[in-house]
Amino acid sequence: MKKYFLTLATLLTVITLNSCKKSSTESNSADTEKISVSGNAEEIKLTSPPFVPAAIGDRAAKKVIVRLETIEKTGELADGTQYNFWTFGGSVPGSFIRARVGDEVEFHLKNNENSTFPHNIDLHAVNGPGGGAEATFVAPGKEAVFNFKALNPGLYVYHCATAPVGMHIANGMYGLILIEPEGGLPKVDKEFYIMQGDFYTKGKFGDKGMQEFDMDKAIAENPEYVVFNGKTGSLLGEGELQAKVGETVRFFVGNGGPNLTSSFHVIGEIFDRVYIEGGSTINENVQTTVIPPGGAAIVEFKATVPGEYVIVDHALFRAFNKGALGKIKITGADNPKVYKSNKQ
Ligand SMILES: [Cu+2]
Repeated sequence: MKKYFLTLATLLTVITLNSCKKSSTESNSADTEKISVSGNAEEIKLTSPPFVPAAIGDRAAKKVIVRLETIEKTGELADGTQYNFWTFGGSVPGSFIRARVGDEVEFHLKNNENSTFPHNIDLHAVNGPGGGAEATFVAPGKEAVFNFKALNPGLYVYHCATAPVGMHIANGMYGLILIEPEGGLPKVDKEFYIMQGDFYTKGKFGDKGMQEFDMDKAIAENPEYVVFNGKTGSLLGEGELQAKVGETVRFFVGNGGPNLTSSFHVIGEIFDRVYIEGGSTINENVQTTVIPPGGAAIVEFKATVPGEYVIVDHALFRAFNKGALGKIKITGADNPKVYKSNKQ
């Protein structure tokens, strides 16, 4: 008798859930119609780091389509050191997404057919359960679609939220989505995309060959590598960022973590403006800005004196011993009124 009631209860639950599911899908599509903005849906272009898509400017809000694919691939964590990265769009950090407040986003998450694991995406720019994670959990070879309206301007982290979440993030599954405010961000001359992440390998920093993920080091929050844009030296040599004297430079900086908080700093520069935590408050004249895992900041400075400027996590053993070091080269005429070396 008891068993009968249990079975009946289960049956009723299933029926209720199914009808809920149906009605929520219906009401979703109704909401989508209601929040639809004018014009045809346009697929927006995404970029790999250190580049960002063109500024939105003052265009009206509209319906946009984003297509992102999760790809598991072997790449270099340092010269001669390989790692099996899990990525959004084939790069670490993942493709940069740029939209504006009021945009209605039709988001397609595809999981590459060669993937070993299911993945999903939690976009911090989303108002909704799991930031889209529940709606996008997707097996290899499949695609999931969900819709959201960008309600809050700011620079937001997105990341995989599939269990074990820490491990998916530690393997490189994070990136940035910028939601520009009404009228766009102020114009600047150069924009770049930089994202910090900590990596946990069985071998020590600098060990050559294929490196396995080390769960014990990850739990202990003791990374072998702390890097910008997925690789030691990604912003050095050919990857060095470039700007000219007189230009205003904007960095969209994120921290994927999964564990370490970044003390983001450019040696020899002062940030004229920092959009604190990627939000709407602007701080001025900042030396070092704190960026937590799952957080971001927009920093801006004017290039005034030529030279090579070193980009670091100012927890400096990470910069000089674990990889969190890049450069921006400023070229142009000397500016002795601002800086002059008297060294012979
Ligand atoms: Cu994942």
